[in-house]
Amino acid sequence: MTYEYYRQLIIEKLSGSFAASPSTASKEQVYKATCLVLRDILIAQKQRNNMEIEKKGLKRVYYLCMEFLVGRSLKNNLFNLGLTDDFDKALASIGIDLDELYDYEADPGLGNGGLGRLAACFMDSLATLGYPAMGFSIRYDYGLFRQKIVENMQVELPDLWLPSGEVWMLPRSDKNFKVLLGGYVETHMENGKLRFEQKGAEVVEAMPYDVMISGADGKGVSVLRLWKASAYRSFDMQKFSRGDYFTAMRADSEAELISKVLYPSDDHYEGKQLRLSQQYFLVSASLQSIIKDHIKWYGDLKLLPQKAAIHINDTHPALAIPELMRLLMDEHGFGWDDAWDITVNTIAYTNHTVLSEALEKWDIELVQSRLPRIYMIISEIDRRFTAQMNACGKGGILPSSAILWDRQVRMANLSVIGSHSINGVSELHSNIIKNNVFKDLYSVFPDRFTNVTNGIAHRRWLCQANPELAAFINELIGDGYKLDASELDKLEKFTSDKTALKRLGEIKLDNKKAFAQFIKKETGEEIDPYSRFDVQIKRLHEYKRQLMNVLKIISYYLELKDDPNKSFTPQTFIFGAKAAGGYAHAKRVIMLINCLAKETARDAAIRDKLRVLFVENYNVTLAERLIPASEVSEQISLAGKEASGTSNMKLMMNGAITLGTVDGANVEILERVGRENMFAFGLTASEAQRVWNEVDASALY
Ligand code: 26W
Repeated sequence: MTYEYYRQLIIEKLSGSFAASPSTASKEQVYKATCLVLRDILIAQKQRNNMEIEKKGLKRVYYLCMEFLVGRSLKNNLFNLGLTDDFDKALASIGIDLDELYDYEADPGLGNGGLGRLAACFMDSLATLGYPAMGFSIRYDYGLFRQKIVENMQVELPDLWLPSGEVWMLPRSDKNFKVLLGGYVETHMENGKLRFEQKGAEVVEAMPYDVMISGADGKGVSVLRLWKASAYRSFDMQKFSRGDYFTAMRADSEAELISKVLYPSDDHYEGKQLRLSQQYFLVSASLQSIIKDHIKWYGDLKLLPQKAAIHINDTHPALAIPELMRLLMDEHGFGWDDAWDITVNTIAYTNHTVLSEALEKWDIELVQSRLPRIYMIISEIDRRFTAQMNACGKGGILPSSAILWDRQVRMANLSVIGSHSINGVSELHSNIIKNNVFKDLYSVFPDRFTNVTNGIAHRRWLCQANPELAAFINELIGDGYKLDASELDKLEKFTSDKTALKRLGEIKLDNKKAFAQFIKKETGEEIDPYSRFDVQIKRLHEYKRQLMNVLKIISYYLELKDDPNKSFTPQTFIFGAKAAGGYAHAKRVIMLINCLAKETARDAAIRDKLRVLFVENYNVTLAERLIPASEVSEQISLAGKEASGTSNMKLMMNGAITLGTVDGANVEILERVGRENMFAFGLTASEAQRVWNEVDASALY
């Protein structure tokens, strides 16, 4: 196809969707028309792939996750489809600069951090590798808050992503489902079988919106299905006509609340009813959709484990286990044992955190009142597990391993007991969950536990984010690494090639200059591209130890104050971090960093040598700008606490050396890159654990 072809498509979209022509259309309309053209191309490709998948009867991957941090899509889709140049020309021919259009797209913040970004990278990877994959999540009206710094402090503003993000979504009004919340369970006998029926429940309608996620070369396409909630048969016209407007609207707004906003916390569960409703809403709608499709294709639900892998990303969608049991038993007539076999063999669970305050536990009363039938099933799973443990003399493990304990439902234990595969996200983390978090359950199910170290979509984080470096790598080793990252090993033969190293230095400097320019344009602040860029970008959390980094910078500051002529490598310390709204300590650290930033900018004796910059509203788009410009990557979590980390991989791949503790995937990175590229320091995870134990023991006296 030539660029004229795409130009024609864009013009037709402008006319068909906006009654506009290139001369009358606003830039925003051109942005939307361009996205719609790409969306059509991806849908057509997906339809072709579907025929192939059905013909071959391939097993499908379903990825359930409360968060998908996909980042902007226009640039990514053009790149993956290999259409950047054609669209650049097509748009130029109607007087539009493609680079300018990119900024019309908001960065959809449908996630908090690592977990959500990992989910998005998986969709790209699965599409590239030709796996038929579908992600399921919630179409939050508002994603993670937009962060503004006012008087050095974080202020949270609503994230308005829909006006520009909605173009990517295809509403599937023919594929909606009902989800029941609350009410009570009635039992009766029917044809000699006990039947369960949930009565008096609030009925929420789940309406799917599909987003196509392209893989490399545009051959594979994954689908991200986002559910929007509304009240089923929402509007009571009779009540409305009687003038009772408030009651008529209330059901609507209560149901809509479910997909209103993403919970902005990634450090502790809050036990809130709305969050539980969100989780069940996601799980129930997704499983109904999976089952309906499976029956359409294969007829027989016994084949589910062969044809579907349902993945629960952390415990947030763990209600998938009792919900699949409910659907199999109550709606499809299976007995307990068969339903349990199908469920366990279909579901797999990834653990992403060992922080005890993040391990979800729901009050039994809440689960019972909100999800009465699900609660019955959970207690039966627990009863059978308990009986089994007692029968084989392992009753002693129940305090740590039972699902129901202390009037709470422990979601992590439910996830382990109801899945055939459980993994951590780095070797160290997978060992910690085996030997610590799930020690007792591991003794019961040793074969279920495995490790899957996280990864990143290097096409986004290297090829797109750092085009100059990617072009140079192409020159050195060809472009095979785009599909197979292990080909990057071929670069090893250039480690002492002076010309190549010089060129790498130039590229880094170009990227630093571009970032400094961007900062100047956005904030008016000037940073020196010739100083060393030392970067810590991640959620603000005590275990990630931004405060320790700040204390180091303060000590440099004091040294320079004492001796302004001290020989010192000029450094710019760059932070990007959002803190959960209620996390007071984390917010104070943000304030400290911003105060320090002001101080280092103000003090003429210091600022040429030492600067601190806090970038507001850190998100995927900002990461794409900053990572290529980074030289030192701060990965300094308390050993044993960071499950994997993924910015460590992105920064290393863009040529930053790591300053890090022996934690998460740093361990495996260190093995690959050697000590010359990573300065590792601090206690190991087991040493840190020993210190904790000593502290705990001494606290007894
Ligand atoms: C219930 C509140 C809540 C919300 C989110 C608790 C925990 C979470 C996530 C599981 C936290 C998270 O994002 N974990 C991160 O997952 C990344 C992807 O595996 C890892 O790289 C990070 O190390 C881990 O902190």
